Amino acid sequence: MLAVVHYNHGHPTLTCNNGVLHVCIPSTETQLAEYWYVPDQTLHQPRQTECHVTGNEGWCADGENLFAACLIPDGPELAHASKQAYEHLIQLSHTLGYINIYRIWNYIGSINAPNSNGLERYRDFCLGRAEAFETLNYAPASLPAATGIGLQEGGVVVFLIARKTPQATNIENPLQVPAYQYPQRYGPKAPSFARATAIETQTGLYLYVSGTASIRNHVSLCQNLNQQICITIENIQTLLEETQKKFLDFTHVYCDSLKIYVRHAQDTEAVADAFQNAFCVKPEHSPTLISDICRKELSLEVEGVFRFQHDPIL
Ligand code: 3EB
Repeated sequence: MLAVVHYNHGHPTLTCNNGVLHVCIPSTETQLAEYWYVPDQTLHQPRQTECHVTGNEGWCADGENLFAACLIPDGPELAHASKQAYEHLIQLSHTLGYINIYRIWNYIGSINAPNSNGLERYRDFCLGRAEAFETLNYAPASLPAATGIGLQEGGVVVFLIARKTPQATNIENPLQVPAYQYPQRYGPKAPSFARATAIETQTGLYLYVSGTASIRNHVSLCQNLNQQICITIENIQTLLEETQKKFLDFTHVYCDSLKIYVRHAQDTEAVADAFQNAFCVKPEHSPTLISDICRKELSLEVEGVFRFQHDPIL
């Protein structure tokens, strides 16, 4: 195990404990802990880990897999601090040799509120993130999968997972414009992420699905909750189909976990039931967080990890 992410009361923190990185993310609604095992973990070969925290940055690695995190303090504007933190975290991953960053999470305080210039804080964050990836010469088609979601208060908490090998395969959704090509009306710089990334390890092909919402082309569809649920499920199913087209010999797909974000607490049960049924995943592997979503009109977003196998699991 590389890391535990705790969602609970208090300020964001990073600590090392017995070779494991602990990330605390403030949340008022739940007491949730996520255990970050590596995707090629086998019961018989637990690997030795190395863990370090320096200031607002921390990481834990096992020689093949890296989990790295940083805390970006709050301020009147987010772009500059986000750009610097992103550049630093990505440089760190590269320096340590974990050059294939395949999944990033971004938890942004007061995501829909304006910054000191009137720009929405999500768009402000996107600006800094995009500039960091540009500075580091990332091709848009090679960006990692991501989540960008709200926190009640504070700055930004970022964490990522990376590997030495192999390079991830990016999967886009033909029903949606790639996020990095969204038109300018959604902000000065488009969001820097892939719809999903796939990595093949000894234990299967893992698909990391980005935060997915009720968006077609680049337009939000938000007539009612049920429409948002249906469109979001279709978007995720389309990503699973696209993956199977690229990896024809992986015929069986299982949902390892989902993470469900709902804006309004009263929608939790309906949304959780729909996604748990659609993807055959147990409630203990599909927690719900009450969070603001990066578009004001959307009330839910869902991310997940899917495993593709050659043979059915009995
Ligand atoms: C969307 O599709 C919904 O900015 O990192 C989903 C996943 C969304 C990641 C991000 C934003 C992000 O545009 C929002």
